[in-house]
Amino acid sequence: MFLDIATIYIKAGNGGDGAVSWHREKYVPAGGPDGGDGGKGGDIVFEADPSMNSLAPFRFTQHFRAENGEKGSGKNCTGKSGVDTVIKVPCGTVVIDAVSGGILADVFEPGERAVILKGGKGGRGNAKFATALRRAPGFSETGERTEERKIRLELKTIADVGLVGFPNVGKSTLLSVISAARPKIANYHFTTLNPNLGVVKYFDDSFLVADIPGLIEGASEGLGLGHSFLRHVERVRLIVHVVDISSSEGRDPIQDYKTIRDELTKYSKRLAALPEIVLANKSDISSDTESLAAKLQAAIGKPVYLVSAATKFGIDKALKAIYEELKSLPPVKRMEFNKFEYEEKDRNSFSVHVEDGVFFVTGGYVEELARRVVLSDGDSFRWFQRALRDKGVISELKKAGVKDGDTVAIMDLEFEYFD
Ligand SMILES: Nc1nc2c(ncn2[C@@H]2O[C@H](COP(=O)(O)OP(=O)(O)OP(=O)(O)O)[C@@H](O)[C@H]2O)c(=O)[nH]1
Ligand SMILES: [Mg+2]
Repeated sequence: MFLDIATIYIKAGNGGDGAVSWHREKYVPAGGPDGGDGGKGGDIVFEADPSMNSLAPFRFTQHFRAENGEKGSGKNCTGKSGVDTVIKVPCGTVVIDAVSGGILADVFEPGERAVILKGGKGGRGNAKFATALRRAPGFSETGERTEERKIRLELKTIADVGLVGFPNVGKSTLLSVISAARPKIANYHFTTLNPNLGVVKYFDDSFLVADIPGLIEGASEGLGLGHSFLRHVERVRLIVHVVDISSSEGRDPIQDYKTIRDELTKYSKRLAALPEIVLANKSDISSDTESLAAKLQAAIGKPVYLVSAATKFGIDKALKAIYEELKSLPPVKRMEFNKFEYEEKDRNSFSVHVEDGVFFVTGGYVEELARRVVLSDGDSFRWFQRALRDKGVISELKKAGVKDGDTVAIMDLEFEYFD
């Protein structure tokens, strides 16, 4: 099963809560606060795995969560950090935020890692809240809660050479002749439905060739198999354009060449601008293929190599030309893109809205505050009220019409308002 697009859901681990604890020792009547901090949540990391060539594993596994940080404990013990979750993907997988369409990473080189979501920070234990005036803070901070994100993965295969051309011209046969790949070959259109990759060994060197489904006129409008699989040759350094020079299906090779060029341009100007080598295949079928290849060469103004994938005629010479051309070209580059970043919560903003008589306060600032308050602790609640007043949250609530006895909700905290 081949899959080159997948949607998954990822969530980094929450931070662990800080602890409330008191130092206890024989003969020491009232020890100070010694509650440790919570551990950091695990990250979500993507890793390029060269042994994978499809996103098929994501067909059945779509939810990934990193471990939460553990709670802090007494004696100033920090909670254990959550373990990261490493998601393995084929080299050349582009990680996209499904909601905004922003690109988060292009996981490119074998073993390369990209941290896409950071685990939540651990909450501080009560020991951290002790001051000269507040010697016995009975509260701690909860760990930072993380959000789940919807992600789209797109595989843009990394190869040096992309084979393009009409269906049935012999692209897959050619790949089977020059590499150890064994793609399906048959005498009908659209035998190849998914890209095939083959490693071509050339003396001490090697390069990677991608064979893709055939293109036809109108592929850019969805005819045939469409043209979206051209994504797998978008990154190649060199296009090898295969033409049936024998006209075994009655088409004109010059017209074929132009049609395919047209479709490449419609997919992407960048792709169409790549260097190209033309192979005139099926030279064995008729006796005049040599003059037909010369005619094609004259018409397009580019060298044309006459070959037969069936008899291997001309293959060595064509391979040499491909190899020499590759040597003169820069290596495969990763995509150029503006990296999309998830917004850090604005730690100063908040807003008030009323729903069914409940006053909801949201935003980074109050959420930070709410993480720190323990409603049942008088000390903690007083500190919370003061902070709400100082930051202008109370005056915003008043503007929104809050009266004594109304319910105010901040994240999962709910309390009655009294002026
Ligand atoms: N006589 C002859 N037949 C060939 C040659 N190359 C390929 N064929 C035949 O042409 C037919 C199509 O070959 P494929 O390699 O499947 O063609 P393709 O371009 O990959 O086709 P799609 O995957 O459908 O786009 C098969 O029957 C091959 O045996 C050749 O050089 N000479
Ligand atoms: Mg094929």
